[in-house]
Amino acid sequence: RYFCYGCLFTSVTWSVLLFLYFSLGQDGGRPTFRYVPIQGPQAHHFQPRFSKGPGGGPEHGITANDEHSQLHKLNRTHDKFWNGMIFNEQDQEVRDMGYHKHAFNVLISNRLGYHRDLPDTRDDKCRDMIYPLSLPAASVVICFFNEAFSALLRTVHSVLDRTPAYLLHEIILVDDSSELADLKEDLDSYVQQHKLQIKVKVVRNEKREGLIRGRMIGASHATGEVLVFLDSHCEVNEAWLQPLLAPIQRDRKTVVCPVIDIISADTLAYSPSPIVRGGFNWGLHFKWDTVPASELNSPDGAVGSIRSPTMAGGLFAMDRKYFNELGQYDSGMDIWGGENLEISFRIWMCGGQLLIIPCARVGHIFRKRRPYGSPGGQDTMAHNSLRLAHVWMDEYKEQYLNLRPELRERAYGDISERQAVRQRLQCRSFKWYLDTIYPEMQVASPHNKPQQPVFVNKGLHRPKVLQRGRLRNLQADKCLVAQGRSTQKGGAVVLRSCDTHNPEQEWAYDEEHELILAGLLCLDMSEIRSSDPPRLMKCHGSGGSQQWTLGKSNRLYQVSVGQCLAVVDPISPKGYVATAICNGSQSQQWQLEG
Ligand code: UD2
Ligand code: MN
Repeated sequence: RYFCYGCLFTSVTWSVLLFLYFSLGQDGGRPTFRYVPIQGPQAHHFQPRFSKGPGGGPEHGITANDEHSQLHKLNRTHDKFWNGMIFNEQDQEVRDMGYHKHAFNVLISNRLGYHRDLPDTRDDKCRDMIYPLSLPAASVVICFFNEAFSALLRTVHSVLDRTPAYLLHEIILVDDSSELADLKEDLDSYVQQHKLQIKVKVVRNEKREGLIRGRMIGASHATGEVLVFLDSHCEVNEAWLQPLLAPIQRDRKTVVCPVIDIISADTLAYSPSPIVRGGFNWGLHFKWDTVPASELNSPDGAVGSIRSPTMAGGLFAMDRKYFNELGQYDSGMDIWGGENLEISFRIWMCGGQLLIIPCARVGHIFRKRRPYGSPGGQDTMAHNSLRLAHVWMDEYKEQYLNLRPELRERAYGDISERQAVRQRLQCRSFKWYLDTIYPEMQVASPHNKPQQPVFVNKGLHRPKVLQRGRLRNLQADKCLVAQGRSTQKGGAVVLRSCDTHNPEQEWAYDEEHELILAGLLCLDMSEIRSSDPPRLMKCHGSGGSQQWTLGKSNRLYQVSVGQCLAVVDPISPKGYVATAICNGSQSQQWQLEG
């Protein structure tokens, strides 16, 4: 009878409020629902609230202040290289300590926060793939030792943000007895404060176990149907999990790896990896191989799966019960190394298969050095490799021992439990594995010379030179030259009178942002101490310490240091240069003159 205007008003208001709440989220506008599961129940996407990243805590990052907004302005107008800009001594400390403890640029990692958008690096066809509605749920196991907090949290949040809740059974973080002050408390309080306990469980090792036993411990706490292992400095990409789960559901003896995209250690830039597969050499080092054309061009090459003789080790998924049946890992292996080849051989030789899934993409920070050792200082890679050679490689272990004769007498512990695994599973011979799974592997006869290593990596590609000339400092009106001979590695650079006819003063600036003097050495910065002056080093081609941006503003910005090149004292005949906080002053103005 009566039309209730009041009720209408109330319900409209509530709808609007609810809509705003869910579409904007509670943290002031950051889009909360980034990823909608491709298929399956539109279950409430598990989304931690109030999670804004390190900006929220002064311990781990920067608080909103003038510099921060200045940085944001910079980021908008310049490219990604400028994220590492140093504004003050504190920034410099964060960066230098970060390289020292973690071997990557922690200043940039902190500034990125715990959530970020990533370029979708999949083949276009992957977006049209349809996966089964019901798939087994995953326990994601992440082991870490002394990880940078922001990298660890970005790993965790990338999984929470990009995995449909119904497929994520849990995340198990295994703290391998980290020694970094505050890491434990910070993690515990973060998990509690953001109510992550529903999905995230933290397990702590009483003593350092290494990543191999660490993963076994993590797996023993897991209750999901599938195990997914990740390193603690990864970011999973769009729709990463479904393409990994589907092949396991089809065949529980299938072990799958995503394509490991590259997160630069110096800039944290995320870039796609080519589709390659795993191999190894007789030194028992993992290497990437090109995929045979027949396999890549097969009907579902780019979007299906690629058989891989080995895995890199850090990122893979397998049925949890199958992991146990197959003998988990060799618990006699310590800290780091070798377990990836061991599990790869075991999978193939004992009736399983190992696939790389091009539609599943996960980024990983690739570092130039490992920032930690083993507790006793031993070479755990050699110890672990010896064990796997003796258990799995039959007569082919000679190939390894011929290369490493000093290991013939080295003790490698008791392997009887592992031999029993091989017996129990009735595994095939290593010869079968080589013949059938890795026929490309060359076997050296004792009379042949040792194999020459093949460098698949960069090959002979030389980046294109964009500009050539003398590098003149506008304040000193002098040019940058080698202090000693321009061919001397490790030599310093200084300012001297410009001489148009001297080829020793000629710099080449190329598309990789390298500065090469006299066609030979690159201008380089120390990674550990940004206060050290620049020097001339062999060009390594991997950016970072040799990456400079020469912009319109005439400043010469060092990408991994986050500072600009400056003359120390423009009137001193010594002509010293150093990097300093970028301030646009005359002392930091350079021109590359042809
Ligand atoms: C690669 C693998 C890594 C592992 C290793 C061989 C990838 C992307 N990474 O080396 O997963 O298979 O080859 O063993 O394929 N950690 C501990 N305790 C330790 C040492 C390390 O928990 O005592 C953690 C560490 O924090 C990290 C993970 O183990 O999350 C792997 O270590 P890494 O990143 O130093 O190894 P990486 O990527 O060089
Ligand atoms: Mn790693």
